[in-house]
Amino acid sequence: MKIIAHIDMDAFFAAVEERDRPGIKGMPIVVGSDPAGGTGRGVVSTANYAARKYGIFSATPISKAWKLSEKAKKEGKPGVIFLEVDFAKYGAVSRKIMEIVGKHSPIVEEASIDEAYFDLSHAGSYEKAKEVCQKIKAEIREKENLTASVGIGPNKLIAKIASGFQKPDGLTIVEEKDAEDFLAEMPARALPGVGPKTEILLKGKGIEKIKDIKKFSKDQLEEILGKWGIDLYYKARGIGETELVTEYEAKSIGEQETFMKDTLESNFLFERLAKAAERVFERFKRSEFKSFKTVGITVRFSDFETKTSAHTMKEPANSQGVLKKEALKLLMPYLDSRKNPKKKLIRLLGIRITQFQ
Ligand code: TTP
Ligand code: MG
Repeated sequence: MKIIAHIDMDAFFAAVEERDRPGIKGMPIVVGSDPAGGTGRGVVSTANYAARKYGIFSATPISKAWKLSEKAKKEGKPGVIFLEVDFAKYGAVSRKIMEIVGKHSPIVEEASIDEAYFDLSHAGSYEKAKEVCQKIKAEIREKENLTASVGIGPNKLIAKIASGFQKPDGLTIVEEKDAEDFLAEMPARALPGVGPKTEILLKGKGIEKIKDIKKFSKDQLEEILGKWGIDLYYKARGIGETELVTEYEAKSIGEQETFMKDTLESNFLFERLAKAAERVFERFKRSEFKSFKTVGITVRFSDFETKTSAHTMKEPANSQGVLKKEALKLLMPYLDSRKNPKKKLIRLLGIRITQFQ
């Protein structure tokens, strides 16, 4: 029996700041770009739960967050504390959290800075898995003074939805036999991958809740949504992946960099990607592998939308020049309208080589 867990830190960036600045404990806190007295152009990275009560969330324009704070003040409530994003600090905390999780599970997939999937099949039962997760939560609270929410289920899909089910500081267990019912009454939007566009398409077909998806056959869903419709057919039934991808098993070598400032400056991006390619090539040379066939890049935009592109060459390669050239070719379309029509700024670039020989 597979038992998969998913952990997601609560109001992560804001919680770290609240912890480190005793003076602001309990206040509404927003971490994001500079509000500049209401004229700032960026967005909110995250808001703590007190600020969410004012209607401020991740990706809310910072100018709107400012207005909502002013409004609250007029009503006699505390104003929002606005703080800058400190990635280095959150990255360091993230590593500590991942270490704690890693002590309790042999397989951990780090899905983002504040979330991870981990395998608890070895626990043998949901009851035992729950105890492991209670230990992890307690250790995070003691050592890092932060809270996390955890979900346990038969696959990644259920674990992820379960971890978001009772936030903050939640622990939700959904056994395989209950998975389908657990999802049934939730809005279709609750399924990972169903974004605003898919939601509109589904609503057009009368689909509001996850259980409504089940009225449609696989073929019908494929007609509405393409290949992704088939995924949705299974997801609506609580069926999902159980394979976790750890760095070690990925059989790839990769590097990524988050920039101090989001940018679309092509010279800068080319240079950073070339540097990352050099680091990857160094690791490749030290590895047991003789050549690679596939080069991939990851591009994360300022709104956290993340895209990947890869190219598999006809012949295996083993030169740094080829690696750089392939990577830059993959990056180009993200700098113009081909893959970035809204000219979104880039916050992270990654490069990866696979298919070794
Ligand atoms: P989330 O886990 O999505 O959000 P959260 O941890 O702040 O709150 P929750 O309790 O609901 O889990 O994202 C983790 C961190 O990633 C978040 O603290 C800040 C950052 N982030 C952004 O910078 N922009 C975004 O749009 C989102 C969604 C997250
Ligand atoms: Mg979180």
